[in-house]
Amino acid sequence: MNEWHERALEYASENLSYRDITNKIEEEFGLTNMYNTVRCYIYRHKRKNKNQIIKPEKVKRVVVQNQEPAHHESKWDGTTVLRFAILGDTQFGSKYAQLTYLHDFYDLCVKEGITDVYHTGDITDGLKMRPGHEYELYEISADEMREDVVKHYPKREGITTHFITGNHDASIYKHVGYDIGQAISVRRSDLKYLGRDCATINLTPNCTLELRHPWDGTAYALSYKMQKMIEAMESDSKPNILAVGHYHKAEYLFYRNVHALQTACFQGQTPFTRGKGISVHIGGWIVTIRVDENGTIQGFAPEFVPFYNSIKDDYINFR
Ligand SMILES: [Mn+2]
Repeated sequence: MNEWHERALEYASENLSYRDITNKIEEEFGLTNMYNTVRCYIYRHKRKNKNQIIKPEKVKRVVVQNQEPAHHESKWDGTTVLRFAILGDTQFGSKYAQLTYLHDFYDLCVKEGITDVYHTGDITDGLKMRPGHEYELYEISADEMREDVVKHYPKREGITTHFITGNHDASIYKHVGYDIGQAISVRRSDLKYLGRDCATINLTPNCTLELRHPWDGTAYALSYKMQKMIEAMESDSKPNILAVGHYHKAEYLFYRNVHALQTACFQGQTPFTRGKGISVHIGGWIVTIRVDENGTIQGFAPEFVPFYNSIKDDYINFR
């Protein structure tokens, strides 16, 4: 059974149309022209099982996905202006990673006096994401990827990077049970690991920052996923600031009193995104917030720092 077979049956059990199922499968597994293959597979499966779709066990694929956020406290000294940087999807190990721009961004952070950078996951490109993924990598084992991050992730005096891991990082965990986030932070004291998929940080007693790395496919409209995500939040557990990686897009949205950012990425177009017609935004954010004496946000100023043209084979500059 291929990995997508199981997922296709799962969607079929939700009574989705063949077209919808195909779209989802193509998006999640990076496949194309699957309509007939998917339809035939489900049809045959239905016939074999006398029109009864048996729901496959879901345990396998939710094993590391979107856990409860881990909570972290950050010391607030009562200052009313807070500045920090947010970025994500650095995809170390990928031939399309934009390490030069990542270093440029950290240089800017130094110049701007930033001490804390928050990373929304996919610090590495992971392993075996889909058939052929290995050809997009310059490092092909978990240990090599860890060493690469330890060696080449920007290290700047006075800057701490707080990071979660994403679906690409988790592919390593899924395949070999190796938590690369943990392994990286052991070797680099300036890279603080906050957990898998999501984490919340109290920047002040009344200002929470939530870092999230969703696992689903991208949407046709830039703001769609963010709106849906914020709509799904219960009013008493919404963060004040939400930073979302994974989609490789830059966006600021203020919705239901949540200051939400999509964190863009430091990876150029890959054969996967190009084939799917997905655009990517390269860059990071510098955020300035004004809070009152209780730490409640009074003003939110996101500044996006874009990098326009991706550098071809930039990984070679770091060999
Ligand atoms: Mn990613």
